[in-house]
Amino acid sequence: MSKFLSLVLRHQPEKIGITLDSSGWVSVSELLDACQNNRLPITKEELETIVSENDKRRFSFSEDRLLIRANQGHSVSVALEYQAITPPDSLYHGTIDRFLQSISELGLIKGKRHHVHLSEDIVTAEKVGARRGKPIVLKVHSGKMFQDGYLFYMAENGVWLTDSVPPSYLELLSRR
Ligand code: HQG
Repeated sequence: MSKFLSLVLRHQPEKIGITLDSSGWVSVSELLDACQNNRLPITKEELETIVSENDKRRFSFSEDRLLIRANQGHSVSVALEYQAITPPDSLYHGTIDRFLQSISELGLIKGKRHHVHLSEDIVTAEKVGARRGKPIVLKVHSGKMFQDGYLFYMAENGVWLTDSVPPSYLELLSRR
């Protein structure tokens, strides 16, 4: 269900006929009705459980709990109004061997997402990489990037975001 909500709240709201506002929000009742009408009934209580217990904290309710949105990871156009903040000296990016040649030439690029996603620790980056195969972890010299004028943001779930990471700020950690 969390995967399905990711699909409609980040990528294809039209699949169940909902519309996200410019900040990615949709009314909870509209979402529940749309799920019902698309033969994926979900109760308000189930939705609340997904929002509070999802291990990656993918979704948030608005303060009045009338709206819901994905915290990050969109491919549809939304403005999440992230505040730029100072990153730690190092962040990490999990990927796989097959992408390394291209990454060494182009750096990390955001592709379809709005940002490059970075993790605060190596274990998390390994998990991100392992979604695709044997994980490879790259260290990102984020403190240096910040000094050089690159902006960093943190999504509500602790994922670090930036626009791109040029190859000169990347270091391949020894394969584990
Ligand atoms: C790779 C999950 C070739 C990059 C996770 C990655 C994360 C390049 C893939 C979140 C490249 C993009 C994001 C280049 C980057 N050449 N490949 N120049 N630059 N890549 O899924 O970081 O389940 O868009 O290494 O936990 O893997 O969605 O990004 O392999 O937090 O909540 O291109 O997604 O969370 O893949 O994952 P993605 P990601 P959720």
